[in-house]
Amino acid sequence: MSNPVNTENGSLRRGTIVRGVGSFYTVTDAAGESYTLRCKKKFRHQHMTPLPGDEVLFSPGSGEEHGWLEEILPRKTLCLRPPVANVERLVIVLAPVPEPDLLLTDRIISRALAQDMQVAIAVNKTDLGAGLAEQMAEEYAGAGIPVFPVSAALKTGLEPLRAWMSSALSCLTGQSGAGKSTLLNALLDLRLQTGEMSRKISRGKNTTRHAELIEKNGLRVIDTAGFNLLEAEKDLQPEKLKERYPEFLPYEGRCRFRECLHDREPGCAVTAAAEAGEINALRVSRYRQLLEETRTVWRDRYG
Ligand SMILES: Nc1nc2c(ncn2[C@@H]2O[C@H](COP(=O)(O)OP(=O)(O)OP(=O)(O)O)[C@@H](O)[C@H]2O)c(=O)[nH]1
Ligand SMILES: [Mg+2]
Ligand SMILES: [Zn+2]
Repeated sequence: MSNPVNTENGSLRRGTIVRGVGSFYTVTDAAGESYTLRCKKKFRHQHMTPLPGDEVLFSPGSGEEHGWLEEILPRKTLCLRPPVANVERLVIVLAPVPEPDLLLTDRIISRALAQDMQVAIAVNKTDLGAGLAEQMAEEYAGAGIPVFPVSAALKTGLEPLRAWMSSALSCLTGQSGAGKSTLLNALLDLRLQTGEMSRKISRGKNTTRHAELIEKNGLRVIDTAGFNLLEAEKDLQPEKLKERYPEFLPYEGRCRFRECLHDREPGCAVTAAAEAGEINALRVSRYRQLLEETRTVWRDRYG
């Protein structure tokens, strides 16, 4: 990264958005200097929302004056949920409590793989039991998704996860209360705010409200607010969904029908593989749930 950058706008600096709160953005440059910036109106006209992880050009303010965000550089990846840019390695954090929603997990994976992100699952709170980590390793091995059992509370299992995250901009996502912020605190010796689980409903309470990029100990990682729902994708063709399941790949072209969507078609090689235990049957059954939903949304998209 070179600083400053010459563009048609004159002499601008380059940096990364680490956080945005209200209409203010915090940007750090390559030297680690931090700047408070406001967003120019033109972004709103272009329907561009600056996001944590964005590489930007900016004019710094002077003294107490804030500066201006001038340009968002082309994004490598874009997540709308959580809203972050340029993430290359996504860590989905699951835990025995709150009860993991694997359909939600598969939705997140599907969207991440569609953008060529690398995905891993961190099973946190292994101090409460090792069963979930074993189950996840079994369900997701076929998709090539590594599963890292960790306990943020006991600080165990952290090194392999840290190694996986360390080579690119990474992001922790997943249900509220799974322990993303606690895990990041353990990985980076930080003190991010963490929350209690709601006792009544055994669900997280959205302690983290804003995504924040943190750079420390060789990691560049974004902690995000948890969520429990992910709305269906509006522009996904039903035929494309299967391409986001790496474990189906070896069976493509082996079904009786060339157009097979691996739903309930006769002579489906994926069905046969699931029955033979070569592909995880739970992943296949959740795929069919998502396929059904994708069909409905696609059919009704102009309605
Ligand atoms: N037993 C146990 N509890 C943990 C562990 N990690 C986190 N917790 C607890 O889980 C609760 C939620 O932790 P957070 O780190 O705030 O969860 P989060 O995923 O960041 O939640 P949001 O910010 O709401 O999305 C807190 O009460 C933590 O103390 C762990 O490894 N073991
Ligand atoms: Mg949090
Ligand atoms: Zn098939």
